[in-house]
Formats: sequence, structure tokens, C-alpha cells
Amino acid sequence: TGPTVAIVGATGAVGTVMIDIIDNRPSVPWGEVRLIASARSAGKKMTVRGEEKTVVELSPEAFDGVDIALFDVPDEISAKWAPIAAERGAIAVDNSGAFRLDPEVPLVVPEVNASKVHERPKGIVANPNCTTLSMMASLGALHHEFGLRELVVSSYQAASGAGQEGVDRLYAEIAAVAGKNVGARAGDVAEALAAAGLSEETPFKAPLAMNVVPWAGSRKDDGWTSEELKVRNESRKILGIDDLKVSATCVRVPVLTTHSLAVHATFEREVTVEQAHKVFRSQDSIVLQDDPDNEVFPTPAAVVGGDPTYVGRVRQALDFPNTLEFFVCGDNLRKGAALNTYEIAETLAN
Ligand code: 2RA
Repeated sequence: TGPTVAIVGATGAVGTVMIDIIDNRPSVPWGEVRLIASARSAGKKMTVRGEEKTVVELSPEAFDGVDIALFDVPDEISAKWAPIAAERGAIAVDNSGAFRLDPEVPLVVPEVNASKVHERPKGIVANPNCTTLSMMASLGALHHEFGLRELVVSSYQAASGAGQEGVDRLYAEIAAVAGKNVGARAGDVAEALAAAGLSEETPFKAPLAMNVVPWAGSRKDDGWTSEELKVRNESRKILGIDDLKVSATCVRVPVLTTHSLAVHATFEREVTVEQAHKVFRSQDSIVLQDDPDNEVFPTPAAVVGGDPTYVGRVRQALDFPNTLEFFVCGDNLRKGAALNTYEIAETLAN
């Protein structure tokens, strides 16, 4: 029989998407799929590919016999338990931020740098942050052809990037402003949220309904946020360009799921729209939706739930012939999290 795969955090937002992905694969290489979660969720029954499973409690013994352990848990849980899984003989594929920049841990997007999965002295392979991941298939393919030199991006990040708390908050805010005709006077959206009993403590730092918020992640030095630094550091590591010039502004938008990015990418040489289209079409995990004459472009609401990343609005920058502008959308819970982690596991299993 095939290898044993474990999902750690099986009952969480990303873990649940992971099970959905396993359920919907035409075939899977696994002999056993083991579900692991905190004591609170242990004992729960879940069905995977038609087979009922009981969630087992996270413990060192839970990893016995596991070949690949997929971690969809907060940073501090991964930091503690991924090395324990590795000690017990499993390869840990970690979707948290705990190991992404560790030089002894590869950071993998299979379309871009699959062979790195074999360079894992700690027995751990890391999955990138969803914001970086949403643009990596497209940038990896372009870099391979044209040599990427500089990257300037603005993100449009969905509420579910902030977890279930973010999802609940966006729904509650939209309900609170619906039918209230607010938005024309400074502060009236916040007043409507307060009138509906919503706390000023929000994962988004400002009202998200009828708004955009130029803040995602946590506060870092010199005015940067953690999300913006992740885009820079992770892009460099995945693409293998240590001195890639990167600048990012990360923005939260009132979208439930699917992150979008406006990308300004500069290459060693001139790149035309036709050349870029050809590269995008040749990459299986990219869907090109770019027909300006018919106003065709991707939007998060139209592509959410899909596995590929969707690319459109491809333009050769008017004043920068070596620069392409494009817009990319990727489901932050699928390719941005569970799907890429799962694809790393399949790369390891094959
Ligand atoms: C966010 N990228 O969107 C983060 C989630 N890891 O908040």
C-alpha cells in the first residue's frame, strides 16, 4: 500500500479545504490518511474519500508510521510539532510562517522549484504565504523565460486570509451596513458598525465593509507590515534570486476569499504581451483571462474555489518596455494554502 499522510489541524479552515482536495482528486497515492488535531477536536468523526475517520489528538505517538505530515496550524504549534514529526520519521510540510525563511528548510511552489523538496536537512518543507503564492506560478514562468529583475506589487487581500475571525467579521460588517445608505460621510460606516454592536476590536484595524484597508499582517520596522516583508523575502527565496528588488503594499479588501495582486514586473529584456501570453498559456496551473477588446479579466468573486491562478490585464508598461503589468487572482485557501501544501506532498510521494 502507499505512504501514510497525516493532516495536522484537520478540523481548521485550511485543514477542511485539504480534505476537500483529497476527496476530489481523481486518485491519491496514500495508503492511509490520518487526521490529527488539538485535544478539543480529537474524537470528532470526519469522512475522507468515503471512509469515516476519527480525529486523533496531537501527540508524538500520533506521528508513528506517518510518512508525510501536512501542518495547517498556527506558527507556534508548527514550531513545536513539525520537528517532533520529523524526529518520528515523517517529512513535515508546513503551511505556517515558522520555517519559511530557515536556510535549512526549502520553500516550495512545485511549478517553480519542485526539486528543492529533496534538500531538507531538518525533514521540513515549508509552504509560502498565500499572498506570495498567488503570483508565484505566473512570476516563476516569466522569470524562467525572461529573467526577473524587479518586482513592485499591490495586494488586494481577502478577509479569509485573517482566518475564521476575519470571515465572521466581514459578514457581520456587511450585515450591519446593508440598507443603511452609509459611506458618504466620514465615519458613518464606523458608526453603523458600532450601532449594530460590533466591537472596535477588529482583525482589520478599520471597517472593511465599504472600505479598503492599507494594512495586512502585523507591524514591522520602518512602517512595513509582515505581509509586505513576506512578499519580498519569500519571492526571493522561491525564485532563487537573492538580490531581487521587491517593494509591496498590502491592502485588505471586502472580498471573502481569493487574494488578488497588481504586479509590475521588470525583466532583463523587453517582453511583449504576446510573449507573456504564450508563457502563461504554457503553464497548466494558470488560466489566462485577458481579452481587453471584450473587457475580459479575472475578478476574485468569479474565480473563488478554483485551483488555478487567474491572470489578466497583461500590458507592456508604456514607459518601461522591459516591464509587464498584470493582475492575478488566486484562492488564498486553495492554491494559497491547502492545495500547494498538498501538491508538495504529492511531489514527495512520487
Ligand atoms: C492574510 N496572508 O491574508 C495572510 C494569511 N496568511 O492575512
